Amino acid sequence: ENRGVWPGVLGALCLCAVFNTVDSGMLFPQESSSREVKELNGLWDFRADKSPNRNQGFERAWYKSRLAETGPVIDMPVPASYNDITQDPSLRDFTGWVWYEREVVVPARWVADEGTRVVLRVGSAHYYSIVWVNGVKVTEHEGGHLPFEAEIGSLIRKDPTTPCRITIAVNNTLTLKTLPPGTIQYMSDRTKYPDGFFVQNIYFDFFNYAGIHRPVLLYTTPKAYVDDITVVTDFLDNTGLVKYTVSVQGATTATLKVTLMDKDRHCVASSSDQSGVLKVVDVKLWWPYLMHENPGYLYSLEVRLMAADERSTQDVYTLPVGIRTVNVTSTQFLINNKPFYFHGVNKHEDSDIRGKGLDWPLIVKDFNLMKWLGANSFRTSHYPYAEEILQMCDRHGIVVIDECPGVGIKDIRSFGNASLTHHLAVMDELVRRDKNHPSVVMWSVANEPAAEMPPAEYYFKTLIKHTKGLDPTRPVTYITDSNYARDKGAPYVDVICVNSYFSWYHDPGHLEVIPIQLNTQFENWYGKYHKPIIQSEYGADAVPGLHSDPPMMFTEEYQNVVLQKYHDVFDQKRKQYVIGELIWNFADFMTAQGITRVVGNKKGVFTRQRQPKAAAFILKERYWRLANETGILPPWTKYPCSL
Ligand code: GCB
Repeated sequence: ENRGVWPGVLGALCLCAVFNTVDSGMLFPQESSSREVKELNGLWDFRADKSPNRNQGFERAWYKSRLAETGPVIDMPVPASYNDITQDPSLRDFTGWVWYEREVVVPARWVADEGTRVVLRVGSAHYYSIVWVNGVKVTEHEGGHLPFEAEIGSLIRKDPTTPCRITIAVNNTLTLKTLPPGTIQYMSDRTKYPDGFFVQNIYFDFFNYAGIHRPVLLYTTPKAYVDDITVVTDFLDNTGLVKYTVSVQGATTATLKVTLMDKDRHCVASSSDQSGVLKVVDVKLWWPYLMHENPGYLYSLEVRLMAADERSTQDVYTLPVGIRTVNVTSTQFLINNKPFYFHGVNKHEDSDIRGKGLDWPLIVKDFNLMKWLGANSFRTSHYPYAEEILQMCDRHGIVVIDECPGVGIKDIRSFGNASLTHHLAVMDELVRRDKNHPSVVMWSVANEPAAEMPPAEYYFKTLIKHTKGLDPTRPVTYITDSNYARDKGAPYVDVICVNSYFSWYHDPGHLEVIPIQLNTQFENWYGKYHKPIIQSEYGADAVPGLHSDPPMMFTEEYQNVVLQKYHDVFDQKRKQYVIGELIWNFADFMTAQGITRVVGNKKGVFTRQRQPKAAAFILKERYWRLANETGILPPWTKYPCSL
């Protein structure tokens, strides 16, 4: 049975829609002398379509009039997940279409000036979105963690006297072909379930938060504009090399001025070519946090476009540029030709009330906690994080493994052509968005897929090859939990990333198995593939405040011992081929309800409210010790005084 939730109208829309095509750039919107930004964050009108087939909004064309005229609406903050905002369990656990609407006052100047492009941008909305302006559809987008936009200038100029009404319908339904995949299961036994009862099954361990998760905004550019910039950096002795390409839209002939400036805004190199190599003498390289006394050094690449045919208007866009290289050998991960050891965390975009909504206080707090911990890196488990977070990483020198939403690919039907095509398109979008961040040093194309299944080999070979084609400068991995002997995709990755939970999911309560099992794990993977290995997840749940000695599962003491036993083995293997350790998890996070989860996953070393458990102090001591051994501590923190 397959009715509702993905209503017929969406099927029809999908047929004619061309989504996820990467034919233009996706530069982060920024203000400049030629560009204005208007944020549309705040309260929007909101209505969940609770009709049995979730299709009433389309049948009655809710986008055609004000949402409040179609029925009752409530206040909904943007950005935020809608799930935890009200007291209504049916909204927390809702599956299907929800509708957002907001009226915007567009500056008269934007409307009057035909030479201004007005672009509506959504940072991300989970999972499938359709956008209308004044009742006219302007775009749709599949995928919950990447931005999309539409040029709406001509629409708002149609009738300058009416306010600009933006309607966004968002559907969080996951199917076998979405990323992440899921299934909708109807329960038809009327002796057990009410009429129309269905569940959304998922194969991943975090709450399927939904809604408009990142900022919505309007921004302008001149008609002739800088559409995209790509930089690739290198260096030779003291000379930095910035290879760049600028793509221009809206002008047939254009003059460019490209200027690279240092932190003090002094010009260090310039050019008037659309692509080329800028040479930087006495280069200041971009270094990770705790690897150099001046980490995260950024130059600015100012691109100035003068279109000959456009009343001499200019467009100006400035891209932060970190000059660094990344290389992988059979035993090392090299940043600027120096061995880099990942001592970091896995995170989630997750917090009380806002769910996965972008929240500045939380972002800054998390960076302060990571630095306190002595973490030099994190992995964006299990989806791309907000660009605002990556920009922080660039500035602070926090190294990122950038993961796409390929989590929970467990069903053989999710290895089919439609799934693969979509997965490739998501990688296109991810690389397009994140290619210029110096902090991003590796792409992760999936987490714990069923890599032993026969179709996995073709799937991952294609996916990894495609990703390397998009970006030949960064290594590619996927995160494995399967048996080294049966893993079909491992031959194609550059770095082996392994998750394991010895004495937790296997041999629960038996801490004494960790040394032998972890040693075997490493020897097997390295013995077979001769590639460097990252322990990409390990950990144990601890309910904060729960204690026992001798340690028992779910206590803070047990979590401590799991960490220490893993660390002992890491200390042997990091002298050989283990190049990193990422704790699962930075903080506790919400999951679906189930018998193994006590109001969410409790493997955080911080609580969901970002207070330390005992394990945070173990990790802190270790990470600062590692930093002291392998890197250069910033002058303001002299080990071990910071402990
Ligand atoms: C894993 C998954 C992660 C889970 C974690 C756990 O292997 O990658 O999403 O949350 O284990 O705690 O079970």
